Amino acid sequence: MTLHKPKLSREVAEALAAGGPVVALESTIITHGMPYPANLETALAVEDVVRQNGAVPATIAVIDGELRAGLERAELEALAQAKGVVKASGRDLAVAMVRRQSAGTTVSATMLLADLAGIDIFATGGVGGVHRGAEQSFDISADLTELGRTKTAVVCAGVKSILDIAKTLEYLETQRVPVIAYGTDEFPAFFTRTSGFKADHRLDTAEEIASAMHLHHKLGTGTGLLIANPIPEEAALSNAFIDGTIADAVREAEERGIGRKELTPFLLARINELSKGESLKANIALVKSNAALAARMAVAYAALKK
Ligand code: PSU
Repeated sequence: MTLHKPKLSREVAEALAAGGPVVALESTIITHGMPYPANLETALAVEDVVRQNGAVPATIAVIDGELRAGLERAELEALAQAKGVVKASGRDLAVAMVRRQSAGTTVSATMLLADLAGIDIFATGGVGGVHRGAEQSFDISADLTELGRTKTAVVCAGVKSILDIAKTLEYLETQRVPVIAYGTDEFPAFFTRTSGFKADHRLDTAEEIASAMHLHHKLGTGTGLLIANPIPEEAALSNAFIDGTIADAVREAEERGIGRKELTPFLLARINELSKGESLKANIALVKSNAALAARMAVAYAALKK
């Protein structure tokens, strides 16, 4: 069966045809991860950061049922303000297409669409993971199973402690996904540079990470890679400050019975409110930093593939 590829913007199509560096970006962060207008400003700024570091950005989304890689500014503006947009993980894409819906794509859907488009590297803020209390709720993000079956390398700032970080790392091990921390021994916890858990591997340059990616794929492993880039020092929040805020948000979600795909957006919005915008500032800084690293990896990886 011929696979259905997303429609590429001209810039993305030209870069891919020339074997040039391209970085995929997700859109759930725009539709469900940040409030307007910070979401739009961040989406545009992140595209700029990718360009400044020598690669072409390909923001991935579903627009009126069409799978897309590379959006025009007007489309980003519409997506950032749209109400009731679907949050699509990989399993939701076909129905969104049939219903001609617009959707923000989660990490799992963005990985899948990036792979179909021929884009190897993807930058985001945080990936989903194993939620706290998953032994009762079974709430494990589809991002983790997608990492186990789709070859995209995902650059993130680790996972938030809204999740159970130890179980998330266990699950990634089961899924055979290498977890590589950039320039640090610890797996970072999104808002903070440390989590108390060691990453499996440490590499110190974008070029080394690109080489590891290249070899990982040459070994036919068939899985993605998770690259964990700690939040820049000057933007990091203190563990004491953010841990209390996260605990309050998690408790509130439990009390209100919020679960399934609503849980992560609820927690993100609540943490932003409770932290009086501090978490949003940190979130923006780390997404930009991840985009820069992903672009540098894409430049090195494009040279290796030639
Ligand atoms: N974590 C964040 N910001 C986000 C998300 C996660 O810090 O925007 C989004 C990503 O798109 C991720 C999705 O793929 O939430 C995971 O949702 P769930 O936990 O429902 O699988």
